[in-house]
Amino acid sequence: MGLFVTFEGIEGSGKTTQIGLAEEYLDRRGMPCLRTEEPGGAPLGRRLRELLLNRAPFAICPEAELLLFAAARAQHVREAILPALAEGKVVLCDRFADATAAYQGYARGLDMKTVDALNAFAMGGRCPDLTLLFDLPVEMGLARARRRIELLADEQKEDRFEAEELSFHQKVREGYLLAANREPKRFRIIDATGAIAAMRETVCLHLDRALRERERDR
Ligand code: Z5A
Repeated sequence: MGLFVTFEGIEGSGKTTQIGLAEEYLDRRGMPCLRTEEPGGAPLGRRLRELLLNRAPFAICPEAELLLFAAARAQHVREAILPALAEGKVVLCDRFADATAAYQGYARGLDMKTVDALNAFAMGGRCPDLTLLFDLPVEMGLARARRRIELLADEQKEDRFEAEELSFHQKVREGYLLAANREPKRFRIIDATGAIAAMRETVCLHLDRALRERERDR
């Protein structure tokens, strides 16, 4: 049956750092887990990631962007996520369908019914059991992300979204918070302004609780 946990948040919110710590925590507890990411996580997604995240000398309109994220997800779910869940693993996924709703739906302004329908189609009926939303002011997240990007070589930068206006990232944050309000049972909002160690404690508490609930429901 497995447990499907997604990590979401604006850029620089610390979700990638926390997913690594969560993976270590589960490993130490002897829990089989799959750490994965979107876009990526399967060969098709890794190719699409290059197109979607690097600044490119061609245009990608919002509609095409939505379809490319959906295509990457459809393959990722069927090739990696569903098989891992069927093996009883804990799947830790860095971004998933909520990112599409926040970025392409809420921030780019695409029709939300279309976004929801495509998300449902790509997900093949499997929603996350738990979504950890790392929330912090946009200025703080972007400053962290920029510091990280500056240390990378040009070909590793993946900064097409980072180049968007501050107001775009503000909308992404609002979109995430609205989604969390709509589905309070699935989402847990984590204050991402805190120290890495304090955030890790909170993440582990939420994971422990979700694992206990999974055992109880078996
Ligand atoms: N996207 C989309 O539009 N639609 C979709 O459907 C999907 C994605 C799936 C790539 O995402 C882009 O794809 C994303 C949305 C879009 N673009 N944006 N924006 P990604 O997840 O691969 O990339 P990212 O969001 O840009 O990740 P990031 O910048 O690496 O941020 P992060 O993972 O949240 O943070 P981090 O890497 O853990 O930390 C960033 C830096 O801050 C790093 O130097 C850390 O050491 C530091 N850090 C971390 N935690 C702390 C704390 N607590 N205090 C101080 N410093 C910290």
